[in-house]
This record gives sequence, C-alpha cells and structure tokens, in this order.
Amino acid sequence: MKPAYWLIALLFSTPALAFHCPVDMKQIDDALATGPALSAEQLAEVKTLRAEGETLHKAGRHQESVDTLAKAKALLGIDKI
Ligand SMILES: [Cu+2]
Repeated sequence: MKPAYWLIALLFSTPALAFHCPVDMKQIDDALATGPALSAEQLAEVKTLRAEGETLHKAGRHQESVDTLAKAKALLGIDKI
C-alpha cells in the first residue's frame, strides 16, 4: 500500500478545480469584451451565469461553479478546456 498516490491525487485534484473557475471567468470576460454576437437575452443570461459562477467559486463550490460557467461558455461558443 503506497499512500503517496492518493495523497498526490488529493493535493492536485481540488486546487486544479479551484483554479479552473478563474480561468473560465477570464475567458467569459474576454469574450464579453470583444462584443459577442448574442441577443440581449443571451448576453443577460451569460452575465447572470458568470456572476453565479463567481459566487459559487467564492463559496468553495468549485464543481458547481465550473458547471455554471460552462453554460455561459457554451452560450458564448467557447470550447471547453
Ligand atoms: Cu472555484
């Protein structure tokens, strides 16, 4: 039994997800800054999802944040990374 493996997995899994949200938020902000070809309703939805994602991220709910931000990215046509 080598406990090092799960320890490494534990150390890297959560921070990776925690860092994912700001990357997603930046991609959304960058896309919004370029003036995407979306309707006013879609833009409002993207901004709502973006704000929701940030709130979830700050609450430590990174998976939910990533999922929420993914919806905003899908609306903007940004490919998932
Ligand atoms: Cu996060």
